[in-house]
Amino acid sequence: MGRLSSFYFIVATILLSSAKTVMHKVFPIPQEFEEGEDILYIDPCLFEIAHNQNFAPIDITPILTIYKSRIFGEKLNQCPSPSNNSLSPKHILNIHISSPISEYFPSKIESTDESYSLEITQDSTTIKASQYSGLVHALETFSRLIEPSKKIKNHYEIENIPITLQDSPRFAYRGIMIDTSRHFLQVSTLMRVIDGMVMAKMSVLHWHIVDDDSFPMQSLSYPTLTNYAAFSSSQIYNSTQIQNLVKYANIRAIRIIPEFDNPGHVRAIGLSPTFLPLVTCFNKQWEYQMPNGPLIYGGPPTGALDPSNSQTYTFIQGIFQDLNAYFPDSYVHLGGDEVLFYCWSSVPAIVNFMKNNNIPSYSALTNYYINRARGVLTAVNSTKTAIYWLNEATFYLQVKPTDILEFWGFTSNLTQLATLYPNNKIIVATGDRYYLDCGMGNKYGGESWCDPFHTWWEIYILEPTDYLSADQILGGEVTMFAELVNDFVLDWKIWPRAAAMAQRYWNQNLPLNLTGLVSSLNALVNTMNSQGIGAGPIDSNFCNLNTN
Ligand code: CP6
Repeated sequence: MGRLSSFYFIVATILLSSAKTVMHKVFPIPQEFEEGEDILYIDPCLFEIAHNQNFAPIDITPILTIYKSRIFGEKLNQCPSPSNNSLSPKHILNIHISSPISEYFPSKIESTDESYSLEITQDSTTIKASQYSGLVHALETFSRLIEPSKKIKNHYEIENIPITLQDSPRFAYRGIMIDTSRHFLQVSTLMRVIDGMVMAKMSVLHWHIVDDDSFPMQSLSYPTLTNYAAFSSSQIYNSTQIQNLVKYANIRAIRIIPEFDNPGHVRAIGLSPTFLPLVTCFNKQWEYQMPNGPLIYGGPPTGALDPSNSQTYTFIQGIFQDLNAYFPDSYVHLGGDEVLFYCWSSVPAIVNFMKNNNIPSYSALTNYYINRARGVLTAVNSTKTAIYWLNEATFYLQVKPTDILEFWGFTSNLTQLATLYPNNKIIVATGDRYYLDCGMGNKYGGESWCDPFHTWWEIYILEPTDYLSADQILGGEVTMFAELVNDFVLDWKIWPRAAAMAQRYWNQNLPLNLTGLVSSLNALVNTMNSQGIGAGPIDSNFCNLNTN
């Protein structure tokens, strides 16, 4: 071989070996991995799972069943019994949990240890994890590496073994907010969101369950509220459905954090004659003339709770009790966004109340309300951690150092947020990047990001540590406000963009190059589509052509 051709030989070998990785099948891409050159064939009828711990009171059977059926599907029902005439030996998946698990997650998100390791050899597969979520992530990764065999009928295969990998997320909170007030979403749709989140290794479903437009949560404290405040009698989440959904999520290592947005965004409560007196600026109309402003169609102001009325606080106590009964998670989102001051100032009782109590401004009144509402929450359950929305218009909000701030303002203002609230953990949910819909775009002064090509890439390239120190970042969340969203379009608006954020908050650096990122995100979309999730394509199909 001449010098030149040996040069090309080396280059070709490097290109081929880097293209040979199987990790482009896994998204987010694992932190560290090594691969070999062998192929492992698995007969689903000779695949067994063994584990070293007693998991009580947690039952790991459901998650093992979920993954067995996701990997092998119908094949498992076709096994002869006993099955001893196979070509391949038994393959055992060993699960090692370092200490007994008694819960799906620790109560603090930061204490969640999602790390896991996976070792796949010709003889067996070993998963090591210390908490439940690590086990789920390991099963997810395993399920993405194993595929129907191209060579041996009724078998499965894993390429590039032996494989060893070590994986853990960079930030604990990787969330999606869904809004079931602007449009009712079927429980099956919410389950599909959760299914997608497991694949993208996300950790929190933030359920913006009620808002101005409707109140679809069946209240235990006020059983007749939904008679007025839900869109219809069939568009209500009842107690059983909510508790089942929480369980469905927890089994998949996902927390559900409920939100009761208050004191603003509560118009629907005013649809009930009993509670109408608590809601100021109650407006049933689709259009509203802003004071000295435009005629707005289908937008705010549509109602805020009256902070001067003591019955308001009795009322919210009932709602907090409902949330406490339905959602065991130690976090609760208390909203706090978009309180319209001209709404409060139009009510004489509120103006008098401020005078009598030396409350000098409407921002001070907001703080008065938030503080008093917090007392109500503490009385209901003192162990809950509160999360509040914040943007540059509400930098007056006084919160406790333990409160978590979810920032929905402009990315460029994150640094100012950090200066004003140095002690609070922050969830990055910036409107110019992570707001998944475009309903409030150009028309209301938004930027031109709000266009159909506001793609996964614009979400992926936002690096939170360009604005915040890593220790102040709890994580990131994409928000799916649902003014223009129903069961039919939800999947496509969320996926694959939410997963692009998940990758960023999972990994510090890209272990594969850009082609690897594109190819692994593509693989995720394909996996989602194969499981009935309507994820959209990541780009024109030229990506597929280039990477296969
Ligand atoms: N609904 C509620 C919304 C929004 C917020 N809260 C919202 C509005 C505009 C943008 C992003 C979000 N639709 N309850 C603010 C968090 Cl750009």
